[in-house]
Amino acid sequence: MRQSSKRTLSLLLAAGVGLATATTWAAESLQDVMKRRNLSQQDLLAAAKTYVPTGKRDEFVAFSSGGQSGQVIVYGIPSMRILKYIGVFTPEPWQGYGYDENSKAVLKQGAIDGKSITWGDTHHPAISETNGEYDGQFLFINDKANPRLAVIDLRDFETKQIVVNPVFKSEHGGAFVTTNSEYVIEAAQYPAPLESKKFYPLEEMNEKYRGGVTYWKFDRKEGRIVAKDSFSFELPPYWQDLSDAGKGPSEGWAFTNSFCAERYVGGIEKGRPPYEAGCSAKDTDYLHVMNWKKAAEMVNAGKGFKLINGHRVISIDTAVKEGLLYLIPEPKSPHGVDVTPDGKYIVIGGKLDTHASVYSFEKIQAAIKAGKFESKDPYGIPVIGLKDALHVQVPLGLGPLHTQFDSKACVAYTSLYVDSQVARWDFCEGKVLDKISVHYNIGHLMTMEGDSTKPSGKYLVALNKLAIDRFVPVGPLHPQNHQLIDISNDKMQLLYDMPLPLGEPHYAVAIAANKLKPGVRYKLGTDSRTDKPHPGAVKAGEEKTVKKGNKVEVFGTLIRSHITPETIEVDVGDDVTIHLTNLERAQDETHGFTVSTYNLHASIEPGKTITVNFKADKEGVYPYYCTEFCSALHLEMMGYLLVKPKGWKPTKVAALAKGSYTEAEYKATVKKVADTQAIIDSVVAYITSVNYKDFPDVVAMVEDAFDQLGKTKGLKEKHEAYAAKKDWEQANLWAEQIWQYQVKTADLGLRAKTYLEQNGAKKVK
Ligand code: RUQ
Ligand code: CUA
Repeated sequence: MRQSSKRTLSLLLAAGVGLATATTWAAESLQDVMKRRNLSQQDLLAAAKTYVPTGKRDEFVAFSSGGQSGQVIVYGIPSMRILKYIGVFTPEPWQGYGYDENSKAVLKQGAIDGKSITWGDTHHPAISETNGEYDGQFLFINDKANPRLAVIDLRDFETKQIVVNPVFKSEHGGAFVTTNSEYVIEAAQYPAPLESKKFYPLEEMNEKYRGGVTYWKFDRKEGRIVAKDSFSFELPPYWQDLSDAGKGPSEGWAFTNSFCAERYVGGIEKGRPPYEAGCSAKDTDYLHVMNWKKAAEMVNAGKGFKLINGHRVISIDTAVKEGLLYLIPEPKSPHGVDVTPDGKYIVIGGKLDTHASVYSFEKIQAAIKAGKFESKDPYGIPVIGLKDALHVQVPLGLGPLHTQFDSKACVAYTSLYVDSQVARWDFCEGKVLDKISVHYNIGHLMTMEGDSTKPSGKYLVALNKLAIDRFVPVGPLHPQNHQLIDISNDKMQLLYDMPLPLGEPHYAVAIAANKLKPGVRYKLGTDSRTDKPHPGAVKAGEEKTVKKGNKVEVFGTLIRSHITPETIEVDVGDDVTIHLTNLERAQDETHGFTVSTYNLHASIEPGKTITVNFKADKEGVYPYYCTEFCSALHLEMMGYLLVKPKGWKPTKVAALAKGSYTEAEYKATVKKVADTQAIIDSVVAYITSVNYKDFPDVVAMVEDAFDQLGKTKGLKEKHEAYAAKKDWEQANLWAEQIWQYQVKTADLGLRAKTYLEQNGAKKVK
């Protein structure tokens, strides 16, 4: 601020203080607010670190699992403002997910054994990587309950694909990506027979039950997983847990921890000690070390696998023979496995241990090369001695689970579930640096880009399992508590509690916001779920309704503020398909669509085409309308579905309800039209006087504006012809329709003008 303006400001402030005694409306000072709201200096500091002023944006974007909601929650950091829920395994009405045919097709891919499954238990999201760095193109997430994996395209934040694991009955260790997202890793959780619908008694656990890890091949160009190019490792019936892919020196390898290596079978109702006792009885479980690159080369050469349920599976024997699989003991009931950013170490937490164990990839490789194994497991897999693989074991506290990394070398953060703390520690030197309490019982934690090769530090989010007393009570089911922690200084500082009321998030990942490049509109006529041109798309003026037998197909469009067609007439029992294209190009001009009582809904963003289908199985009158408040005349954006009874015939031509209009009203409308045109002309003059073509958003708005104006063509002649016949009703209504188009044109034009003024448009000659 320049000196003079500073002086002006202080003068104004002084004047304000002077007035304070005279009026009760004087501005409060910071001190006043602190006192009134009982805030400390520390609170103020935290507020300043998290507050994102209006119009400003967050530095990072977090993608959190939505737990039992089967969705993904997107929020900004440091503001912790929720930006979006993405429907993934569960129908999500706002986005029409599961209520229009195009998205239903995605959910249908997730059907198992012919049964549709409309919920999921999402655990671990993963952002696609290029050279081990987040590239912001895709997001993957798993469903623990029904072993499935979903692909979300970050160009539009929509779920594009769901794949069902062909050999597992549950899974936990997904989604984790290899350094160039060649594969998405998904590990089983509870052992079961690999063949589908196969029964074996629990007594045959050791022989017939298996675990495993699937490597789903990802085709980045298509943005889809390719099932036929994917493969799995068959693994012993240990309970495989989480996974992580190697990077840098450990690239080509992957790690999956496990628990219940006891292969214990409970049965409390039969007098056997329960699972929790039997599964934690022994001192160690196993870390699985897999050479996925060599395995991929082998199966892609057509060797070393058998087909189970049509899916390529590498047997334990083959994996051992080919040197693809090794085990290393892990401390009691491990959880979490995280490869350090440099790819040199692998960190394991132990739920019932106080240590984090850091394994050295170099030592693991040396043991493998030297053929130095301490034993074989009951399935013949070579076991590397713990001592031969261990870099360091660090006592961190009670219940260490997951680990994330800092931008500073060697610095890691581990969640301590039992202690309700986060430990900051040095994994190179093996010492604890700092601890902070969280509320309460933390599961995962997340640093910014914290599991990539280039973590950015700055913030950490604690994903706590319990909230207990943190929020205003809302009944016995509490919201989840995500706590934001500043990690940029020597002492960690707790900044913010965010309640998350949508399922229990497990893991989350956060990426620098500027790496995300989502689009604002689709190419006109796109099916967003396939990324292909939608066969039902039409352009303005091409709308039509086709009836063949009992099939009615409507090819319609949406643009402020009408749906074309405005009447759909069908006979009861007809199969009705409605395709709708949003003709808008302007940003944020979404229209919604529903038909009364037919349980369907669609969200149609600019350029998108959707299809809804239903059987008109009940006669009657059903309004349909746009469900997004898109324009001043949004409420008028409607139409009627008329379902006619069998054999219904019109008895007389029913006259539509008429308003009566006078010549004076017609003249007034004509004047209104002329006045509005003058405004439009002045806006157009401004826009074309500056370099608006340098602003793609403005170009789109201008195109839309002229599109609207173009629709007035021929209407002037029309209302004048009616006026000549003194039909003031028709004359007035058609003149009014011109004005409707003008209003939308002006609305867009004014928005474009504001945008240009705010974004420094320059005069052109
Ligand atoms: S889990 S609290 Cu990742 Cu599903 Cu660890
Ligand atoms: Cu379109 Cu409301």
